[in-house]
Amino acid sequence: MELQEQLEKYCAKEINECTDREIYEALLELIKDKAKENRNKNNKRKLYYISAEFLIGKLLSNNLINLGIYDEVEKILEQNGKKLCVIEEIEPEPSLGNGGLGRLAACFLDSIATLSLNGDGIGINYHFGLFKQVFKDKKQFETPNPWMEKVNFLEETSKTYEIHFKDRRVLAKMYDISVIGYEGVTNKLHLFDIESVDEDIVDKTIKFDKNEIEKNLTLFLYPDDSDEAGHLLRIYQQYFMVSSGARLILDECIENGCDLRNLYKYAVIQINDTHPTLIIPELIRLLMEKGIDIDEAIDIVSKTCAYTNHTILAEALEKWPIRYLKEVVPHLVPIIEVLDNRVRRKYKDSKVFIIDENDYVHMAHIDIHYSFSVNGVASLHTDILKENELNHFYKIYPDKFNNKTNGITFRRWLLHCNKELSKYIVSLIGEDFKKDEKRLEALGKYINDEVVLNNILNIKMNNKIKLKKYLKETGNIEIDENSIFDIQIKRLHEYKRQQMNALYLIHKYLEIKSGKKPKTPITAIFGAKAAPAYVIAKDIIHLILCLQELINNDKDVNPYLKVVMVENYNVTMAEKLIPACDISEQISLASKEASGTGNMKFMLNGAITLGTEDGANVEIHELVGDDNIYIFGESSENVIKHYENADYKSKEYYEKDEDIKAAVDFIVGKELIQIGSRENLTRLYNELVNKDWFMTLLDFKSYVNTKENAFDDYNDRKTWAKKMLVNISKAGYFSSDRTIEEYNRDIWKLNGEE
Ligand code: 26V
Repeated sequence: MELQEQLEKYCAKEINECTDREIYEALLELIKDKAKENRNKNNKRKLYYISAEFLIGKLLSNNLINLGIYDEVEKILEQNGKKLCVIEEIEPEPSLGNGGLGRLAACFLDSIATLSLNGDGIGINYHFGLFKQVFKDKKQFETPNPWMEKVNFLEETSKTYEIHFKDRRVLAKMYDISVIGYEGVTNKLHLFDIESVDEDIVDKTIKFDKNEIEKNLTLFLYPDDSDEAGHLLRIYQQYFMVSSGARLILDECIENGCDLRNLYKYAVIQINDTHPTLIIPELIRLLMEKGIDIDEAIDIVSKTCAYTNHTILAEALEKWPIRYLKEVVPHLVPIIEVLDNRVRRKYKDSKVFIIDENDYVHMAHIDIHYSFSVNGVASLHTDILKENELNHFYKIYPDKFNNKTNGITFRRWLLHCNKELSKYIVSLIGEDFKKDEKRLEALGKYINDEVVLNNILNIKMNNKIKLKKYLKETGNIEIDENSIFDIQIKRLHEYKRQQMNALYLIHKYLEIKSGKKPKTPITAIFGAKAAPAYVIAKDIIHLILCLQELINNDKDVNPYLKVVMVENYNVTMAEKLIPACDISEQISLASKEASGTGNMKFMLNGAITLGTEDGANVEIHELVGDDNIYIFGESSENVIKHYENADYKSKEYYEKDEDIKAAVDFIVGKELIQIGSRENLTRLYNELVNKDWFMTLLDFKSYVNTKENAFDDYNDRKTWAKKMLVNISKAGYFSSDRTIEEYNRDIWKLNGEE
């Protein structure tokens, strides 16, 4: 049947008589049916990617692209007076993740299916994704973010498991979302849920009674865990996910005729950070229930599981008081104790114990001892794990450690979000790069081709105009497409140093006020959510929103400088901002950003990185060379030394440099205090002067100088276009297809070999 007829069948009337929503729902059903045609059964071994987060973003247009019918659908709709890009807006975004870690999981699923590998995701069907961010009085407030409309991408299955906690049982039910590969196969994202969830217990903010587990177990992504009830709920969620997942894996193993003693020949489980770590003791427990003794069970599970570390930040490494585990999952505690005892018998160094002297269970330690692979997410990150953070473990297990530099799916982050650029690339070098991204390097031959360089600049300009229109229509925000779009979008965290960018804006404001005007106007764009209980992060948002008001309303300054902080930054917003960006801010304190993946998305879309030698920036730098990136700041080695010696004193930097002092003082100066909150601004000022744990003032001067160089260079449009082209042509390395091929080659071995 022709596509038009198929679509009409789902519409049940003429397309031109349908509302946009009816078409949206028809397309959704059409996609779901088409996805059924290509279920994967390849490969000897199967991968289970288990993760508490899958930040999948909207699915409609990506699925149409991956099914190869986007253009045709767009044409059919156009012939009927409808616009696909308008219909795309109807879909609510499933924000089932916090940031990089969850988005990475989503990119990986896309690549696994595209490469026709047999691999499903396992996670939780949160009813409310990451909170919706609302600005009021220049402050962040959180409201619930529902995404499951009546018609959605979830498919109900008949799989259910009874999950036992200490004092209650719940029935886990499996829902699936099809993961459609680009010219590949269809895999599944299995999301577990319970029927008794009660969305009505949430008030207008995101508060709810955390003790009513039957009503709230899958209600929220990472509930605010600043109190004990929050921590317990998190353990309930984690165990719910891993117990359901473990039983699914064992069921599928048995269905495929495999003896559970050979589990590792049939399955490999990639543990995405420590949130799913309890799957290790849970699988051991389930195997023991089947009559396998504990030694053998531990051996089998250790050969099946592999662990990915995504951060070295101490506060982000999970450890639970053992009494919490006793309260929620007492049946796992004896197993965890056995795991700990085995470690203690073998090793004397208490740093590698699982249960510490304060009776905290270190989740990452379970993973490292009882998995066969431990990987970091960028070359520098893995080196730091080996040499510093996890050095005690590296000495014991040198062969387990390996690096897998992150990647992004080019289907979403180029073909979908930047159609004009991707079509232009096709016209230059053909279609091959879509499945073999290394081929982007072929663009290098156009480096002296003026027509190509001009076209690349024109495409960037068109994307900037598109963004300008979008911001005007949706937020009544005015920006000038002829200004430099300088963008920092990521979670708000002190280590990512949005506060350094804010200090730069103050510095620039003061310069302009004193008569020193930039040659080309600058538009500084931010997007960031702060964790609801993260006080200083919220103060930084407040500062940026105050600067936005001050600067944008100052007639002396606003022709040269504008500040925009978009509300509720999410995947959908990223897709609009990234193609329009000139300068990509990747300014974390060296050694703190494990990889970053936004940096890769910007590069692919022709933005130039302004960044520190941190995470994957290091690899971007190596690929594009000194001339095509702006690097500044202290090296990770020196930063690590500062921490070891405890010799960084922000006050010294504040006192000895006039520019730094002026910028920092401005935070509590009369201009800002007049429009902002004295309490918030003073707290932030004190933090910077007296603590500054992430060394903002240390790098401030080199940041300012390097940023000025970048802004100067921007004016030489031809040279700038060359930098853009080099960045695009070298971005192939950061395709998640490459990352997944490496995971498969070194860890998963889905085509056999033990
Ligand atoms: C979590 C938390 C939670 C408690 C408060 C402080 C804090 C700080 C950081 C985190 C990060 C958790 C793990 C994570 O999302 N890591 C990110 O993983 C990305 C994918 O590998 C990587 O690109 C980012 O650099 C890394 O931060």
